[in-house]
Amino acid sequence: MGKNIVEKILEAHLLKGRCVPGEEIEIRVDQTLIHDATGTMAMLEFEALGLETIKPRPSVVYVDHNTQQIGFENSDDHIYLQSAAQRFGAIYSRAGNGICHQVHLERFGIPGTVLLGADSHTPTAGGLGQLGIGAGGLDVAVAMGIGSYRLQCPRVYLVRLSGRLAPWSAAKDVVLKLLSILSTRGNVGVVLEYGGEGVKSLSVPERATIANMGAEMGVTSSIFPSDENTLRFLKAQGRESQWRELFADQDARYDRIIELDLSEVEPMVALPHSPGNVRRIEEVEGLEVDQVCIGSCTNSSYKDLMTAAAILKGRTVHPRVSLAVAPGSRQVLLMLAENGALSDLVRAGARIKECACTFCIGNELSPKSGGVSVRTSNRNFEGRSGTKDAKVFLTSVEAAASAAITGKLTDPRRLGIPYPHIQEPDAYLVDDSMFILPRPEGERGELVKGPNIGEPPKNEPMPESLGAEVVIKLGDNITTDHITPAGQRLKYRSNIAKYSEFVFENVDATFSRRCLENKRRGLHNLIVAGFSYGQGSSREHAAICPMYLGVKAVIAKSFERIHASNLVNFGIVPLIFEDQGAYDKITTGQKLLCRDFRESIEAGKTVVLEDPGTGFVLKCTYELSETQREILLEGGLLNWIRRRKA
Ligand code: MIC
Ligand code: SF4
Repeated sequence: MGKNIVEKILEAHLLKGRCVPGEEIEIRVDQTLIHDATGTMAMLEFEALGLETIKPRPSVVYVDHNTQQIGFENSDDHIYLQSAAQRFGAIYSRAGNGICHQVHLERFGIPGTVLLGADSHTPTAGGLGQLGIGAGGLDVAVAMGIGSYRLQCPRVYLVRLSGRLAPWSAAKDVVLKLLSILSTRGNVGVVLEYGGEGVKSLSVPERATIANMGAEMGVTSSIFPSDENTLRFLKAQGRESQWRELFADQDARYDRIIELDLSEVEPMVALPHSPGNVRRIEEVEGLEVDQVCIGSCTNSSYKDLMTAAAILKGRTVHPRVSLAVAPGSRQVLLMLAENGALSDLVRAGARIKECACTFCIGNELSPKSGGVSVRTSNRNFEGRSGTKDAKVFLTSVEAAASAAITGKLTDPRRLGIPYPHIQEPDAYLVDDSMFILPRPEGERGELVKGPNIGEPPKNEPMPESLGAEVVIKLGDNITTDHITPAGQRLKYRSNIAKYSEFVFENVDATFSRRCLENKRRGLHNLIVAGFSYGQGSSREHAAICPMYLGVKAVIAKSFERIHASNLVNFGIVPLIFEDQGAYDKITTGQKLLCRDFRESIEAGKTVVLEDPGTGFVLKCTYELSETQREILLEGGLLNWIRRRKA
């Protein structure tokens, strides 16, 4: 039986286990990436584990998220990261160099290798035929130290592309179309592999856009073959020697096949407040728009911004609209500056932001109250923009630029101008001067830590029994943005006590206080939720802060992959309702006891909780490997590793 691309890469990297879907495997990690929102904690954890040298090379530390620098905290984090990169052996990508995923694609990604990143959009690398996997900071810290990562061997779906995109339909529309098929949940443990004739018509940056938003479907990764287009891209980046061909065998097996004819893909839009809430733009055209933001790791490549510039050239942004453009990398910005496209954008009235995540993480450019914002990014969760009642619509660059001109949500086909066919250049402008290379072995510098930088919090081993209160009952699709908001709170990522004050602040601002009160009284805390708890980002803070607040378990109808691992890493048990109907019988404030909590997890048995007031019995299961159960018993991965080292 032939092999698909995912099997080929996993088998070539397999260290432990068997490549059988659902089984736990350990794979070699070739490269890692972290950034200034996840990386400070990851480096602190690396230190706390007593690790000294980063094994995967290159490992890159990017400064791209927290570039606001209001107050000293962000700058202190940057300097700490620079000193840690130098000391432990990572490349440091300085602020202004660009968004990790875009820059990594341009300068570091290698087909057929494995990249582990402390960011959920690490699978962007799949555009290049690299298997990019997003994980929590602690998992990446461990991978930096030992060069490997444990995961559940995935199932592989083939997305077979045929035809080619019509003018005004873009790669973003392809992935939005797929989101309308696969939705944002129910895809845990799946990798999407792209194939078919249609692949040939897509450039590497277009493929990267598609791979990027696999994260919104909750898949483990997305990957394209490495073919002549991949070679052309690497050659244009001056990295031709790193190319290798990578295809699935003719008779490769897949768990599911999804057929998609590119020529039938129309301009799409994701409506508030979910990337899965997809329509054809035609259906919602005409809605007045207040803001347009072009950029993010989904759509900020050379072609993306050249397309925006070509559409805006000689026109002026509509009076109602504020247009912001954040280039994905310094390479993209420099090329636009040199070929004059930057002037076209500026003349049209675009506000040029720095090469960073900026608006995407709610760090700036929050829309007006109740405002309508059209964005080329990947997430439109409620409140993520920084304005709780804003309505964020996700589109292609083509549609976003059209909205900037007309002031309305517009099907770009109706703009009435010829489609600007932008070609990828034969040579990108390569300037690596903003990377700082690690010091030679033996010349280790000092770590520099500002006053906001704490230590990773410690946790106790799992208690024998659970005596808990349900502190919050939530619905379906709770995102990590709900749990630990980013935006203006990002600067507390390396100060857990402070960051914990803001857990669920946009859902129930009393959450943190109530948790701490229970903790003081010796009561454990429980979170109850519906389907797909922990959607979205890889931020492990959505587990660390609840751990700090005394949360011992989350009971949900289902969990998303990265968040479930993060909960385990910090000693919080992800419990699943055995009978989903029981969810309706739980109320906030309810007390639930389990006398043999520890023993149940240790033995792999159902966890049975009881309400002492009413006698109501709740049975919970879990999907945990033996190692994960051991980690939980120790109170988290840091304790587990320390114990094993001892
Ligand atoms: C995001 O898009 O939500 C982030 C910010 O990039 C996160 C990482 C983080 O929260 O630090 C992600 O996607 O993992
Ligand atoms: Fe940055 Fe947004 Fe991409 Fe996250 S999704 S890495 S915040 S650009």
